[in-house]
Amino acid sequence: MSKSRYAYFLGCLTPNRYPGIEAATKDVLNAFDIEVLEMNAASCCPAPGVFGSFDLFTWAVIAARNLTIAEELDANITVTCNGCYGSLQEANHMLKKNKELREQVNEVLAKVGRQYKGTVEVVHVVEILRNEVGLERISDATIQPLTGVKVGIHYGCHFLKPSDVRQQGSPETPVIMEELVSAVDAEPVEYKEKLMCCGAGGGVRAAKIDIALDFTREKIDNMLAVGADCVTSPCAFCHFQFDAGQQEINAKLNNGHYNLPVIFITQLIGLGLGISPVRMGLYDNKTQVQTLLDKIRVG
Ligand code: 9S8
Ligand code: 9S8
Ligand code: COM
Repeated sequence: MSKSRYAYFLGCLTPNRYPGIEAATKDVLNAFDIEVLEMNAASCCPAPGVFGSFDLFTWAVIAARNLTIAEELDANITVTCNGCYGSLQEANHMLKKNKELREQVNEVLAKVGRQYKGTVEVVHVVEILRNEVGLERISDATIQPLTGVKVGIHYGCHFLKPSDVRQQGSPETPVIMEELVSAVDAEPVEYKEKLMCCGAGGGVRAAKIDIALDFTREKIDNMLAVGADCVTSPCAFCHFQFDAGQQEINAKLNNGHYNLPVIFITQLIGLGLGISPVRMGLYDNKTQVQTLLDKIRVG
């Protein structure tokens, strides 16, 4: 079998705010012998809840341009943000199905010497780890088990819906993140309103920060209520909202109550594989991670 390879679509948040997510993701995929390719000249996906809501055609053209970069590399795309997953997977789905849209989009792309062909798939890194690498290999590679670490899992809206495109099983009772968390011996905890939005998406963070932070505070409160040691998500935007958001809530409330460590799913798996917290940028978070690292005695 030829070596598996993916074009990594970084999006905006990962390279600009959380390069540690990129490092962790590359290291984890490489550890399982998966090659990660750079997508030179990729742009914003563009964000589904923002661009897509205003002008669907322009959104489709820009997404299609990004898809053509992976087509040229002859590799499927992977992502570490649900918004990027949302835009690229949905645009790909629409363009493959709708010939008229495809022709209109290609008319625009022709002006920059590109053509969308529909030859690649968009796969979230969580799906690669669960379905291609598999839980057993992750378990076997875990040299630093996260035994006793209670994890509040946050899926994020765009990971599960629209469910006919995402194909993650029931969008109301997902298990894929729980399975991955358990594979490194950590313990997923159930908490109230687990599938609620983090508050950031759809332009809410930019337009109505107080409302966004209210969502975030409620989610963190519900995780703290069941003794979570950290929150983990598969979305760079949710990650940002929990990390920066807790500090913003503290500033608003004038206390330091909200300090739950925020760890991206590939960073959590990376800890299990023994990758250094420094390499994965964990200390670059705005919210502390020390209480989590102390629990597993690394640092
Ligand atoms: S790119 Fe531009 S704003 Fe963002 S990170 Fe994810 S969604 Fe796609
Ligand atoms: S950001 Fe990521 S996927 Fe979203 S819209 Fe609701 S949740 Fe957080
Ligand atoms: C959230 C993306 S991950 S967007 O803000 O809804 O576009």
